[in-house]
Amino acid sequence: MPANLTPEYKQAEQAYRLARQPREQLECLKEMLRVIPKHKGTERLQADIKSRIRELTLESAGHGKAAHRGPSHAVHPEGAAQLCLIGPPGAGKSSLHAQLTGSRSEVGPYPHPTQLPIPAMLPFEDIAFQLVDLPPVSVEFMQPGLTDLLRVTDGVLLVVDLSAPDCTEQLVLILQRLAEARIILSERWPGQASSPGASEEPAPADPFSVQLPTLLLANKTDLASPEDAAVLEDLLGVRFPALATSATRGRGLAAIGPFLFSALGVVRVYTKAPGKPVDQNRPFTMRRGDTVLDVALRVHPDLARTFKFARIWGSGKFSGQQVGADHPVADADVVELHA
Ligand SMILES: Nc1nc2c(ncn2[C@@H]2O[C@H](COP(=O)(O)OP(=O)(O)OP(=O)(O)O)[C@@H](O)[C@H]2O)c(=O)[nH]1
Ligand SMILES: [Mg+2]
Repeated sequence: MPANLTPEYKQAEQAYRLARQPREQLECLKEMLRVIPKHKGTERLQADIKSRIRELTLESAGHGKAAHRGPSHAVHPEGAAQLCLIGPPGAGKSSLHAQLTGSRSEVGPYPHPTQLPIPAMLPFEDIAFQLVDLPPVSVEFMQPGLTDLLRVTDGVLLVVDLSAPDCTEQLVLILQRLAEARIILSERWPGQASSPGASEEPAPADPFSVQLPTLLLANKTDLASPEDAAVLEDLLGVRFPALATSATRGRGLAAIGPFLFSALGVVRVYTKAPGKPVDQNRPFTMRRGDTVLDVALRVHPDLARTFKFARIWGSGKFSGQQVGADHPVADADVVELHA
């Protein structure tokens, strides 16, 4: 039976998708429940909303899932974006993490799997991405706390061992496992134009599922034989953008930072106070499509409230051009905010 959701409901659902804090999410869920059309076609969705409300209420009261999950999996995001390394046991996640970030993430011959998320920074030019090394995901087991972390992350580096004969099957099983937890790994990255002829992305029907942009890392290419090249082709056909890597030889690693920068649509904005020199050291990392007002909001909420105009060097028509709140920023712009 069709759900026939009303614009009012869709608006409430959109607010929920944007909410990041549990309290805010809870308010949004209650609103969704209040306005959802009550008929047979929405019964499943009503039940989902109620159970999410129950979960959040229990969690905010200090018990619920989080309490019997042992150590928290929450990782405070830092840098231009947070990316999680996901893959089967022994694929080389920790080795790649150590090579890319200089972390001492425990690398061990199987069976010494990573136990807890380990964040560290991957530098790229004058910014950095946060890479989170994670425990493995396998057919037998995925730590339940992982899904909470994945729900709020910006993207995934999906690592597979190209030399493993069953690497394609492993990949399929991991995707299934995550989909059961309503985490959908997607080939779409926010900064990339969709391929020509591709239809507009339909809004996911399930408000409790998340879509994470995913880069496939086909690792251990140093062990792979020529026949494995065919497997790589196969993997590439899995639809994700992909890079061939070797953590031990360092192969393919230099391409990861540039890929993330471009695929996430990162835009660096350098701010200056009126009459002062530009702060060249610490760009604000925005996203393509963000405006001067978004920059003001990032610098300080008060500045966004009292914002009058900005001067901009870079994407403006001429240097120091005066622009309004909705002027979109471009990479390497210098922005002087006036309030
Ligand atoms: N030859 C080769 N060996 C690699 C490569 N990457 C990782 N390894 C080896 O594979 C084994 C497992 O590597 P880890 O980095 O611990 O793998 P992991 O994905 O973090 O493993 P879990 O934490 O158990 O999921 C180690 O012996 C690594 O030295 C690679 O590119 N080439
Ligand atoms: Mg590991």
